[in-house]
Amino acid sequence: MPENVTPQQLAETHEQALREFNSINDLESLKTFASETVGKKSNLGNWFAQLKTLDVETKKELGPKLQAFKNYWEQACMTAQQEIETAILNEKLKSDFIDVSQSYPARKGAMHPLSQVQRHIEKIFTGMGFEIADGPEVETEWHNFDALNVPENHPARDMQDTFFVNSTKDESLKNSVLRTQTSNIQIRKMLEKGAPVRIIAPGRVYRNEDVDATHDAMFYQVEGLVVDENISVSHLKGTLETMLSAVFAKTMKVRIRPGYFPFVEPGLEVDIWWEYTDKNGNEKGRWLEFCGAGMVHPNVLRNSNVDPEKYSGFAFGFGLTRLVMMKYGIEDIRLLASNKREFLQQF
Ligand code: FA5
Repeated sequence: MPENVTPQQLAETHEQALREFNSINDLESLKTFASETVGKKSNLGNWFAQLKTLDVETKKELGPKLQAFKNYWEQACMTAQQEIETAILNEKLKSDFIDVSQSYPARKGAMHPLSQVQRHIEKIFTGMGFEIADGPEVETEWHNFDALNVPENHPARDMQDTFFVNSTKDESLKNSVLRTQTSNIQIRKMLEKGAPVRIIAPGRVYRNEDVDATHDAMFYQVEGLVVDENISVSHLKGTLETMLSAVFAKTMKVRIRPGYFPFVEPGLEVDIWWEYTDKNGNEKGRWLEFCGAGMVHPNVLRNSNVDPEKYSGFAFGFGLTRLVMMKYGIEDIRLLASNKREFLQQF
């Protein structure tokens, strides 16, 4: 350390510092440089101390220069520190970058099997010239029973355990039920459009059932109704065979036998021939109950303002939920409303 600092020495120190400074690119070196250039133990500290011992003129000349040197390097070190820290941070951000879409593969949603089959069925029927109809699930007893030839106290009302809606607040809900069948749409559509009519009506129905593997308290039905001149049972059979063959993607056999529903005459039960492989690997087949159907009862046509002398029609109502179970081999109906991902992912 020189005895007395001179402006020339200061200029040389500055030049020297500049050269060193330009090669610094890490925090450790910068810290050492700052300490040696403007720190307490640097030459600068001693030079400031020497100022007191100098004459006034030299003091005047050297004082501001020392101060400028100090300011310059303090500022330069601070700026360099910020630059290095920013570079380190950017580097870190680059290497720590998490591609969220890669770490958590997006789980694609899928359509519920019930909706898939419903849409397929809607396509099949619209292809045959049917319209898709809809109606209320909270229904008047008249639409759900009376108009369908099931008067009050008729034993057939007991065939479908009913949820009654008793609202003391809403007059319009008096004598209402949660519809037990989609057959209410037969009445609504004929009253609205008259004849001829060709519709299917898929939707939810409700029954006060003891829930088990094959019965739920809410399930889906699809109603079918064709009313026109000269409609016969063979139209019904052909329609259901066409629909079932498209759903199962192979020719399906249908059998018709007598059944009882108050709103059809004759009433029919439709069975389908079900082929399966048994536990021993043998190909087997048996008749399975598929749905209720029949020729629309003249009383139902009359209740819907359609002339039974001129028009006849067929109607059917099948359990869409049961059809989905058959198609996919689902053994417990409760799985369909379980919202279980392991189950739903299979479709
Ligand atoms: C009816 O509901 C009649 N409306 C069908 C009908 C329409 C007949 C038009 C004549 C003319 P049924 O109560 O049998 O019929 O029910 C029809 C179908 O719904 C059944 O074949 C069955 O597949 C399904 N089903 C009935 N109860 C349940 C239940 N608790 N859970 C799931 N599916 C059911």
